[in-house]
Amino acid sequence: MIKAENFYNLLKENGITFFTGVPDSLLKDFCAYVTDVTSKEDHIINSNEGAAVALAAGYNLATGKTALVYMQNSGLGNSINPLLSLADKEVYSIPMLLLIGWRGEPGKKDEPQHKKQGRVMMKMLEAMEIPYVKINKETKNIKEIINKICKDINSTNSPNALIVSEGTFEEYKLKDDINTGYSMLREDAIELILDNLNSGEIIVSTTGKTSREVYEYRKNKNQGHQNDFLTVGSMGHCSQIALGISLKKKDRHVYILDGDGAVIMQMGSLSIIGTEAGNNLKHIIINNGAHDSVGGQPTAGFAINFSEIAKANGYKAAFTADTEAEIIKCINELKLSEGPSLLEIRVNKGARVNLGRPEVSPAENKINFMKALSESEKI
Ligand SMILES: Cc1ncc(C[n+]2csc(CCOP(=O)(O)OP(=O)(O)O)c2C)c(N)n1
Repeated sequence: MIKAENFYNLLKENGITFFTGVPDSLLKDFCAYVTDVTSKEDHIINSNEGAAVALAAGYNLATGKTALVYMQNSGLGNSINPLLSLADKEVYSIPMLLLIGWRGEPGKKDEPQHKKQGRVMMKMLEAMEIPYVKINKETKNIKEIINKICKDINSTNSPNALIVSEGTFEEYKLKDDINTGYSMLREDAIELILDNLNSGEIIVSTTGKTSREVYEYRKNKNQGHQNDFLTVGSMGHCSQIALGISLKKKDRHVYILDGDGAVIMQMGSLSIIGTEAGNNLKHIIINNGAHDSVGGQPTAGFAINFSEIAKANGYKAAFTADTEAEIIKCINELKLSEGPSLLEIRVNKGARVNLGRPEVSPAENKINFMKALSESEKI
């Protein structure tokens, strides 16, 4: 296994001292170390992976130096355009080191949404003509690997990638973790929301632990899962899925259960919801100020005002709550409000260690959901 500290120092020896990206569970120990030892200005946890590539480009323009961009392989999709139309040798030729967490590595157990990405990622990089090197817990010659890849990046002035398998980095715990002081966790908020909505409402939940907690709630209450669309991948896009449903099912209320990291990743969706959604779309953001599902790295969630952002984007009403009593009151107001409307619930980061995962496949979830949607029409 590689010590995050060694890895960081090797990068530093090669002139890499600026870091940006979107967190991934496979990279969390490295990212935690970077957070602890790097100034805030030189480590920017970004909104999405494409933005991180562009930030690395701007840093290079200003300094002539190479930045490191970290991401889960699911973020490769978000970064393809700036990699090919900005950083590529045939355009502006910007050097950068991509550090990519390899979810869905063939032969390893992983969630359905990671399998195909894990299988096709190398072919995608090859098609993009981005050279890559794989590292894992058996890698011994990390110094030579980093020296060589940095030399290649400098000589070609273009992006190169390091592909990181699960378990590559030794465990590293963040020194100064934030505690927000809010009274509830995301799972408590989800329970309150689902307890207080009318039964049979359509729920579209976001990527990560939110969808797992929605699934567990139904299971524990012996309720069916047919009214819930669990967006297991496609981070940031559950609100547009919900918009699509709400536009064509105007007689149903559609509730989005979103995360702060996910909303920030695709914040443009708020403008489209605010200007295009009907009365039946209600957006709930559970804001824990963190990418909790992949290690709890901070987002801009607590530094911005989602209610004001929603209203400025055309939402008809917006509420914010953090105590149990306020949440219940605001859910009732949200239900009565004219949509599109938004409720931001502020919570502490954290989750149960024994949190389960959906036992139905995404394909089964889709079939059951579509069947329930079409049957409700006949009522
Ligand atoms: C494009 C993309 N980048 C990164 C990830 C990895 N990832 C999964 S969940 C998650 C954090 C989501 O944060 P937030 O929406 O705030 O929800 P929380 O986990 O805090 O409840 C991340 C970064 C991903 N699935 N897809």
